This record gives sequence, structure tokens and C-alpha cells, in this order.
Amino acid sequence: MHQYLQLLRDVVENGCDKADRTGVGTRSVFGRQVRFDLGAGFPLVTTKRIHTKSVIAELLWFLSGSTNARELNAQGVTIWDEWAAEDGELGPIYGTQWRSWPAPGGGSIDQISELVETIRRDPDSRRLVVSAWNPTVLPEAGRSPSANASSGRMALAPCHCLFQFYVQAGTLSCQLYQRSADLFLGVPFNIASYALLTHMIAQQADLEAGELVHTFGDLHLYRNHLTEEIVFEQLRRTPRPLPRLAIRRRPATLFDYRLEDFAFDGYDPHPPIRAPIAV
Ligand code: THF
Repeated sequence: MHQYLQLLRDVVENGCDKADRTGVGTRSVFGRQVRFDLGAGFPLVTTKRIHTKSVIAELLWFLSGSTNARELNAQGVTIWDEWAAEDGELGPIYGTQWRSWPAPGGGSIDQISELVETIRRDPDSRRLVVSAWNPTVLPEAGRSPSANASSGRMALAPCHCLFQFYVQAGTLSCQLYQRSADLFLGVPFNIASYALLTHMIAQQADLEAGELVHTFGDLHLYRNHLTEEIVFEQLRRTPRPLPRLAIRRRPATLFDYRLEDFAFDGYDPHPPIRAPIAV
């Protein structure tokens, strides 16, 4: 995971001060790209422990089409609680846009099912794209996430907002465009999540996982992460060998995976590093 440490160094050295929606303030750069060869090991950050259960549960929750944080809480995962309304709702975030994008004139579009079908039927297609960026339901500026969610808008605008797959020589690659990226807390989750999704879809389509290409818009470190105990502690640590992902069975469809189906063999990270999340 030298790619991840390089991004940390890049933002520390080249970032400019920038204010942001949360009021915390960031150091930020614009436009970066890293690549991970998924055949060479699973891209899980090793210089701090990543809570892999949260990563898997969040992805399965997105794929289920749910946008309610209580359904994630049922798995013991609380990473979306800060943005939810009283009843747990987050409005039409990823789950809705991925599985039931509202179609004009009623009905909805299941982008994920169509994606898997197209990968199988027409692997050379250049339209293997899923978009979570739906301008008709973006949050209203100046309102709190929970107020937006309560009024049928997204609690938060999608950060990882568009992805595309590519099939070549029996391998499946994925490129993600992330418009806004919390490098210390969110990005290790985002990398692992899309790597996992690529492995799952590859299994369903009888392909091998190829590359994950991760492209960033506003890539930032929150000011309260730029401390000796947080970012600079992580930069002092030496990366360890990558784990390998084991998928223990082949479910009938992409929507039938469970938490227990996944294991990260050989994951031997440095200790966790706690940091405050900007809401
Ligand atoms: N808001 C901000 N400020 N950063 C983000 O990365 C982010 N997201 C999602 C929505 N809003 C965001 C939420 N994803 C953690 C990790 C990912 C999150 C939210 C929170 C987090 O606190 N991680 C801790 C604890 C892990 C755990 O409890 O499981 C960590 O140490 O990794 C990015 O898409």
C-alpha cells in the first residue's frame, strides 16, 4: 500500500488550505490517480488496522438497496449514524441510485443488475458505468444532512459518484471517480470497498479481478488529522505484505453475499489510529 502512503505525503507536501462544508478545514489537492493490481493482493491499508467488517457490511448494505442506517446498525456498524435522520433514514443515497434510480414517468432503473448482465452479455461494452450522481435529489445547500434526509433528499452528496468496469483477457477492472475524498478516514474504506465489489462481480461473471483505478477530485486531509498522533504517526510506519481475499462460496447472485463469505487471509496490520470524523 505504498500508493496510499504516497497520497498522504502528496497532500501533506503539496496541499493548500481550503475551507469546507463541515467547517473543520482541510489541506487539499485536486486531481490524482492511483492503481492497484488486484491479482497482487487485496489493497487493504496495513499501516493502521481497518475495520473490515464495516467495509463489507457497508457494501452489502449499498447492494441491498437500503438507505437506512438502522439496517447497518443491525450488523454492529455505525459509520453512517452521524448523517441519519431520527428514524435512521439517509434519503436517496447510494442504495437508491444503484438499485432503483427513479425513472422519468415512474418506475426505476436497477443499474447494478443491468451492469452485471451487460458484463456477461457484452463484455466489450464501453457503457459499463454506474452513476450515483443524481442532481434531482442532491442535498439542499445550507441544510443539515438529517434535515435533507427527512425531506426526501440525499443526506450527503455522493462522494464516490461514478464507476466503470472494463473486461479484457478474462480480467475485470474497475475505475472509480471520487469527487471528494477524506484521505485519512474514508479513502482506505473506499479503496477496499471497490476492490471487494470488483472481486464479487468478477466471481459472478467468471472473470479474474484485474486492476482498480482510483481517480480523485478534491483529495484532502482534515486539519484535525494533521497531527503527530494521527497522519504523521501513520507516515512513520512501514507497510506490510497485503492480505489475500478469500470468498468462501459462490452465491447465486451478486445480491446473495453475506458477511461470513469473506476473509482477508494474512492481514497483519499496525494498530488502529483513532481520528475524529467531520460531519
Ligand atoms: N464524511 C467524511 N467526513 N469522511 C468520509 O470518509 C465519509 N464517508 C462516508 C460518508 N461521509 C463521510 C462515511 N464513511 C468512518 C469510515 C467511513 C465512513 C465514516 C466513518 C470511520 O469513522 N472510520 C473509523 C472507525 C471505523 C469503524 O467504526 O468501523 C476508522 O478508524 O476507520 C466516506 O465514504
